[in-house]
Amino acid sequence: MPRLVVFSNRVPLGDKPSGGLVVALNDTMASQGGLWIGTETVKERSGNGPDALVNHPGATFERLAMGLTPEEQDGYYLGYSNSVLWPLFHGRADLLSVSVGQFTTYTSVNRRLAELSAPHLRPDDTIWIHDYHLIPLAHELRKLGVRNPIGFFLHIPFPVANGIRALSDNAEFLDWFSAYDLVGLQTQRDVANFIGAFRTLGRAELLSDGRLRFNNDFIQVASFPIGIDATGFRTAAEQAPELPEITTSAQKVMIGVDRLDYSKGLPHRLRGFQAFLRERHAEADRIAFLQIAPPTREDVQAYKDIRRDLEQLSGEVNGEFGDIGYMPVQYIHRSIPRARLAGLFRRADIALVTPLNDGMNLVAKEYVAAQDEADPGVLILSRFAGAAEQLAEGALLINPYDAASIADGITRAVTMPLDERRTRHAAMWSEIARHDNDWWTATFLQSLARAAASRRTSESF
Ligand code: GDG
Repeated sequence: MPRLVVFSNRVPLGDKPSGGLVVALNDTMASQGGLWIGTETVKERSGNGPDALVNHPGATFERLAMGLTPEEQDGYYLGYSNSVLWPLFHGRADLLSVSVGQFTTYTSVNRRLAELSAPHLRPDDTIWIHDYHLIPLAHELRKLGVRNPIGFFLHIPFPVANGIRALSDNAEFLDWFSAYDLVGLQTQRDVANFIGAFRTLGRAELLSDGRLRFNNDFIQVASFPIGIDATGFRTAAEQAPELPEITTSAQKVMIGVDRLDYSKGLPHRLRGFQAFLRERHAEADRIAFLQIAPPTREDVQAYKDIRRDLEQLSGEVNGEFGDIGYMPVQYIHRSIPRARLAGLFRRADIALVTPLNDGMNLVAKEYVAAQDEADPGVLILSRFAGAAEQLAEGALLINPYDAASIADGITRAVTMPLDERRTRHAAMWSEIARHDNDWWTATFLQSLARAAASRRTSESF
């Protein structure tokens, strides 16, 4: 089997990953082995100098990291990746914060990563590049003569054509994708956006075999919904350590777990809960909402703003409905260990997963996997989470922009009879168990091998 070489912005070095990409790829690499290359921040470039990748032994796969200077971290990571591409891809052009030099740093970091990595590649490696930080990487590797199969997977939504128009350098942006043998996206929605954007902005032509003809090249694009280690997570939930009392026995527990990111719709979620409490005041103390929201990208202004909004709102809801011995919202702004998280999911009667826009959302899948199938909880899910394409049969789909829709979802969840909960859970579990993380990896890599082989054949004519 060819060796798998994965690239992503970050290589997991700690033991508490709380970002979807690292969680998912960690499972893949632990089972497949291979080489994982990424970046890490350094105060100053280490003794190795700018010309070396630093080896991090101690995992079942090989890990190499390129050091980023504070300026590179600013321009490439906080800047172009997370203040331009992230908001745009999530449909939030209003949050765009463009500064001079970001784009240049973004491309130069990608170029340097390609230059440092190329000597570590072997001719039979399969290369799999992940996410919006590294879109130009294949283009840079190709310039250095790398001819291996290279696939790309985007973990976040692909924007509509107008989103890309808000990028000042959009011509180059489309070109970057033609260096890949295969572009993988999370959902059909994203594939439709991708094709639409290339047709509108790049005059691409959609061929009958599904490929796009773009300039003199072909782009193969398809959806590969990311999965979780379903049985592993279920076992972790069953064996989770003892939990402290969250509530009194009369209460139901509702849980939310999200990086504190504006795409996750946390203030809208609290407004929805508030609307529920206002409507059903008499039973208000029967439900406790536990929101775990670990910090993320705290140096970006939009993230400081969302934190302030959320803290203000939870105070407001607790002030309105709290009582001695009852706090409706328990908000925790810290990352908690994964085993404990699994146990909390299992304990919770309802999960509230209400992003305004989300590539997939692994929390929705983890919650389902963690349930006791004899007495499962209810998943309330935003129609804008990628996971909604797979879980529509079992989840209660809501509109996160509408507080009444969220409140209605909570009411239905609280009153749902056991047999309906079981039927809905069974439909979701069978989808999640079948399309798990191993399925995702295998399907993507098989498609990549096929796409690369057919590209070589057409090139040789
Ligand atoms: C991106 C896309 C896509 C969260 N808090 C804690 C914690 N987590 C874990 C969750 C889950 C992961 O982090 C978050 O994954 P999501 O998928 O929900 O969201 P993003 O981080 O935005 O991920 C997303 C994903 O990539 C994969 O393609 O689904 O759409 O945005 O696994 O459980 N883990 C621990 N403590 C926490 O406090 N241990």
